[in-house]
Amino acid sequence: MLNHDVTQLLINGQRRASSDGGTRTITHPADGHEVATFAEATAADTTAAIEAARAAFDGGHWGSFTGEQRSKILSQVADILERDKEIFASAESEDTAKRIVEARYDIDDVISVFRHFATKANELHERDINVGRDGIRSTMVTEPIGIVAMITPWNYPLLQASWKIAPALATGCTFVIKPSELTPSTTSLLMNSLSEAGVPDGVANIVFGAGATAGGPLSVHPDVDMVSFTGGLATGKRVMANAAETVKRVALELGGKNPNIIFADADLDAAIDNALTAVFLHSGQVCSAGARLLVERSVHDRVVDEIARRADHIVLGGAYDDDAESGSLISAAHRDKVEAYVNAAVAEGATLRAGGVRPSGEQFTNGYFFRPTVLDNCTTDMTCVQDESFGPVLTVEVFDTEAEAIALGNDTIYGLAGAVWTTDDDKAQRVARKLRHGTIWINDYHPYVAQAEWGGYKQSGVGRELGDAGLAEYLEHKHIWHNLVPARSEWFRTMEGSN
Ligand code: TXE
Repeated sequence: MLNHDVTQLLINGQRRASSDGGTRTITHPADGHEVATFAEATAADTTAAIEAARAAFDGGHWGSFTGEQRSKILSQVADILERDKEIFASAESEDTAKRIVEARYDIDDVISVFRHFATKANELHERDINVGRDGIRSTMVTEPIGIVAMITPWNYPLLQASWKIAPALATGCTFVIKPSELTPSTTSLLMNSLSEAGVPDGVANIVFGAGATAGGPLSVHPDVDMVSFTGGLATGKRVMANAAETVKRVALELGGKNPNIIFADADLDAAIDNALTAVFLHSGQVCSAGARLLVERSVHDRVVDEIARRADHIVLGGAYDDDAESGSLISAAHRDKVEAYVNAAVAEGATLRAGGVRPSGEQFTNGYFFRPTVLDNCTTDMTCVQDESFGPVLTVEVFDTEAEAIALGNDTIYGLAGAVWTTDDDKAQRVARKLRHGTIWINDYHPYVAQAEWGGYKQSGVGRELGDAGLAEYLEHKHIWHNLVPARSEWFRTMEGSN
């Protein structure tokens, strides 16, 4: 059970109730028990949080911290997360119904993100430029962009928050974060860790609640310099349009419809096993899920028969159920959406090879479970191939040539991630370079590191998280031209003595 203070808004270092006393109770997606009741921010609360972040940026002593000091704080946050790993993992699992083993992996990832950006805070140095003229000192200075509004989703709540918070603090920004109304616990716990590590009051602020009200001011308020959003495409477009009014910088991560391409010459045993993990990890609620299988015709039957057989054997269950291999979906609304997507796919002509139903059994009645589903005989024009289900649903298409595999893999409005399975290294590299997606795995699926940029081409988003580009999102670049020997420019004729 969370401490009461963690369920309150954090504005300028003070935990407080919502200004209208509103609350929202979070329930466990797998069994419906009450997790906690959080203060539900009004737009006025969020505006107050933005003003606190602005004041901390403009006048607070955060601006006087050196990169080395910020680096130490971020390392300290990582140490605190190591110490409190079990508290964070169990809170993450409670909110998301993620299996506890998966939640522990997530917290390990969060720790590595803070450690990575701790090193980066130390590397923000000025750069002298040789302009080729005597008496000129030319310097490029990097500065924090200012106040960052962060809006995060429910599938990897703390991880997605850390991808924004760690670089923002590394560069010296202040921020207001609004986690998903479904999964606020771990981001709120993190605020206490930041404070314990020495982040001054007002630098890190958190509000909870619905997107349109609690989140509304984040993309429109003139004091916000940048909005970093991870979530659905429709909401992302709205945030971007709102931000355009005051020309804010935007960073968007909006999901994908990611091709997983298996050539006939692949190690099929590994390819099949990883195809299951690619799509069914965390019940498919992963932006980079390999939800679109493209398989070379000659091995289609072998590959799809085995994937469907194994999908039927995946054991669903609760977070602490040792036998369970996968958990429930996040909400009733999301489960309904996934179910409707599968029904529409079958109506469109897809062949149901596995799943397509809610599991039977008393242990599932209060949760939002859905069986891992395989839809065969799909074609690129089908809605189920083009739209993101964000659930445990795999669509299967066949191809005959390398060129066709590439064309199909690129035939999507998204461009987040994809994979290629082949034992021909030259072909693997050729295909990887022609796919228009931000991450390509060859003979693997899912791994990522904080040192490498993450993000999407096309409608999967704008900008990058992680890596050097993920740090640069939070920076302004200023050129200081210093003429050490000032002189007249003499561009215009001057009439000496006249006005
Ligand atoms: O996301 P929303 P939802 C995809 C996935 C899913 C779909 C919808 O396909 O089915 O999006 O999911 C906040 N101003 N992804 O409805 O609405 C909201 O409160 C400011 C992909 O859950 O995008 C939450 O904090 N904020 C994705 C956040 O936006 C607003 C992960 C995301 O919610 C707002 C999750 C507004 N007007 C879903 N409206 C990924 N890229 O990994 C909502 N929000």
